[in-house]
Amino acid sequence: MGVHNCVCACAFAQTTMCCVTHMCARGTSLSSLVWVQSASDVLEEMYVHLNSCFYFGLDDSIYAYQFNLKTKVSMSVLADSRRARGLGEIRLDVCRFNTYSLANNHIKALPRDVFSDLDSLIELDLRGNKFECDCKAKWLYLWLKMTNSTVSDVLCIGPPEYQEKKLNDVTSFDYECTTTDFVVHQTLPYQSVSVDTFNSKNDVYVAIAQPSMENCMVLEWDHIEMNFRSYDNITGQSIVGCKAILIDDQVFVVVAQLFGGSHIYRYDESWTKFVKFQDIEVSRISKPNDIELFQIEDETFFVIADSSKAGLSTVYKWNSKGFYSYQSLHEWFRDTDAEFVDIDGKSHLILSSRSQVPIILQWNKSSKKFVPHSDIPNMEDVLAVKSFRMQNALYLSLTRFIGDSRVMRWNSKQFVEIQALPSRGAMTLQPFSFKENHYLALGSDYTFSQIYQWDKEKQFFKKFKEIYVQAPRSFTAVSTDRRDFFFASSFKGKTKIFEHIVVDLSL
Ligand SMILES: [Ca+2]
Repeated sequence: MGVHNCVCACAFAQTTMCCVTHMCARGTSLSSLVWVQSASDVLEEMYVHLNSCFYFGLDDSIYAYQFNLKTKVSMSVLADSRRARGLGEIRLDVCRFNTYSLANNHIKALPRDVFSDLDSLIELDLRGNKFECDCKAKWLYLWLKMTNSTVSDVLCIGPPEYQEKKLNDVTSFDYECTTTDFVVHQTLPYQSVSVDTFNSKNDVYVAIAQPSMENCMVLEWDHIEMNFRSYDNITGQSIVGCKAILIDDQVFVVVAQLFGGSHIYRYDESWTKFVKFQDIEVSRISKPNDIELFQIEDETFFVIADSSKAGLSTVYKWNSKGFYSYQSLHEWFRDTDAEFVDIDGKSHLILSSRSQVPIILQWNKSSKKFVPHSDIPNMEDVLAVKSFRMQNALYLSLTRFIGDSRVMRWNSKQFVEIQALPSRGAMTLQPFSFKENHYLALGSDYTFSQIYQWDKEKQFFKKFKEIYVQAPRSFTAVSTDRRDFFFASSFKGKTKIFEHIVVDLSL
């Protein structure tokens, strides 16, 4: 083992290590570094260039050695670019050094935050390396922006759009380095047809309609166990919907039933459970299919969409003592869904029906009733209508079991189709958003359900993830203070709770 072509005038010899103040280990190998351990007290500079097989910090003994180098002011280390694993092993633990050179090592990537503990770093030489300027280099990009050290230009070898450019010039990290995903968080061992969520006194609840178990199951988010746990049960008969209504800090749940009428329960603080508050006057309701809650001019209403031939969808209004029937909507149409929509500052109800295209009713401010306004043409057999907003634009999703489901956008005069989604066997198409991520969940009775994600640039929903839920009937977004969930009700299997997670690609 000799010293060849050292740039420094160095006195390196295996036997005289303890008296050198400069060390050159140019052209040597890993094992030679271990030898200088005893010299650490006096060593001031170390050059370890152009080694063919050098792991800097491969094992504990070498780390220990590095910590002993307390008096050093300058150091050059070399990482072996030809052995990818070696790069992952680099640990620059020697905080007191102020000059590092990793020059000419064909390094394409460095371990995340490898320089972050080097408080005394003044100069870093990365010349002669070309980096993959992808998300894995985001930490380096950010570090280069904030470090006070002098750092040579960091050049990119990829991705293609950044080849031969500087890492500093990469512009797209901010949005490209995270993605999102849905993972199963909890499985509830029962079937359900609808899920509603509400907040009360800083706690998050869900009300789950379970027809086969004759229950409105109320769950509460458990901050300690980090899951949804049973809170109360409202029993009933063939329950098809449980809709929570909050009025002046009181929590009501409208329980829609196929038999025995529908009822409203109120949370009773002293009983710490839901107790029956009132029956709903349902002389004309025979097959409730949906309950929708809304407010107009500070008054609280809900509408029950009735899907039987003889039934009549009805609006109910809160009169400070209870809810009473306020307006019957159209007859004989077998309504499947109701949606309240604010269009250009005016209140509207959209009703979808088995026997006609969806109709739009508008709130008349003088008569204080809904009056027919328009319809959505050429859209027969719509099972559900949902409205949502993205970037201040108003959209509708229309669910169809046969034929394509649709996404439409309000163009200030009418709703126009922007996308058709193949949806054979779909009973639900649910829009939902978590922060800036907008999704559509399309259920399927025949195959996997699809989650689509809104592509802001291309302005359409692209396929994002398949999930399996048996006979899905509703999807409901539920957010706690820190976490976002997505309940998938199942008419034939278990109810699933997915968590929406953000995945950092720069890790
Ligand atoms: Ca509805």
